[in-house]
Amino acid sequence: MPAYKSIVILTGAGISAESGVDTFRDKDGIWSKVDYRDVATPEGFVRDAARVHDFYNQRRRGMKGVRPNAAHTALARLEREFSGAFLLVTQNIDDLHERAGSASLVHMHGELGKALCQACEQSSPWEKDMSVLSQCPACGSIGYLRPDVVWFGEMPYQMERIGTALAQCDLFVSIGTSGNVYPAAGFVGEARFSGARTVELNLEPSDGHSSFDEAILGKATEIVPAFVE
Ligand code: BV8
Repeated sequence: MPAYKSIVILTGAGISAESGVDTFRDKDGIWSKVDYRDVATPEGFVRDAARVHDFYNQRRRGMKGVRPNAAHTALARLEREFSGAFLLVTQNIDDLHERAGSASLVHMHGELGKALCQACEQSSPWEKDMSVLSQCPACGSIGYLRPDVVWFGEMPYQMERIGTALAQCDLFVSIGTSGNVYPAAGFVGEARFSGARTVELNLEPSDGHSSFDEAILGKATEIVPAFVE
C-alpha cells in the first residue's frame, strides 16, 4: 500500500455478512422483513417499545456464536501495521471489529451490546434480553432503558471526530455498505473534498459508487485482505 499519512475506513453490514450477520437491503435483508419505521425510529419506540425490544433482543441473541471474519481481521492488522493516523468508522452495531482487535474505532450508529438509560443518560454494557421492565445498571431506574443504537432521525455518534478525520485523510475506503444512509453516505464527498483517494470495496456497486475513484468488487473476506496487503 503506497505511503499514506492518514486513513479513514467506513464499514457497513456487508463486512459482517460472511460472519452470518444479516444485512439490511440485500434480498431477504432485515428491512425486507420489518418496516424500519416500526423498529428503528424514536416514534416506533414510543408507539410500541416491546416490539422494538423484541427486534433488538433477537439480533442480540443472534450475535452469540458469530465470529469476526478475515475482513475484520485484515482491518485490525492494517491498524496495527500502519504508521500514520487511522480511524475505523462503522455503521454496524455488532462487536466484530473489537473482537478482531480494532481499537481506533467509532460506532456511529451505536452498539447492540449497550443499553442507554433515558433517565440518567448513562450507557451500560447489556448482553441479555431487554424489556420495558429492565432496570438501569447505573441509576437503578426501571422502564427507562433503550438499546444504545442511533435510530432514523437521531444524530449519529462522534460526528465531530469523524469530520476531523475526513478533513485530514489522504485515503478513504468504504467497505460493505449500500451508501443509502446519511450522513455516512456523504463521507466519500467529504474525503474527496480533502483530496483523499477514495476506494469502494463491495459485493456490488453501491448507490454512491460514482463518487469513488476506484471500486473493487467481490466478497469482503477475499477483497479486504488482498487490499490490505
Ligand atoms: C440523521 C439503526 C439528522 C441501528 C440505522 C436525505 C438526505 C440526508 C439525510 C436523510 C435524507 N432523508 C432522510 C434522511 C435521514 C436518514 C437517512 O439517511 N435516510 C435514508 C434511508 C435516506 N438518516 C438518519 O436519520 C440518520 N440521522 O440524519 O440525523 C439529525 C441532525 C441533527 C440533529 C438530529 C438528527 C441516522 C441514520 C442511522 C439509522 N440507523 N440502524 C440498527 O438497527 O442497526 S440505519 C441502518 O442502515 C444500519 O445502521 C446500517 O448500518 C445502515 C446502513 O446500511 P448498510 O450497512 O449499508 O447495509 P445494507 O444492507 O444497506 O448494505 C450492505 C451492503 O453490503 C450492500 O451494498 C451489499 O452489496 C454489500 N455486501 C453484502 N454482502 C457482502 C457485501 N459486501 C462485501 N462482501 C459481502 N459478503
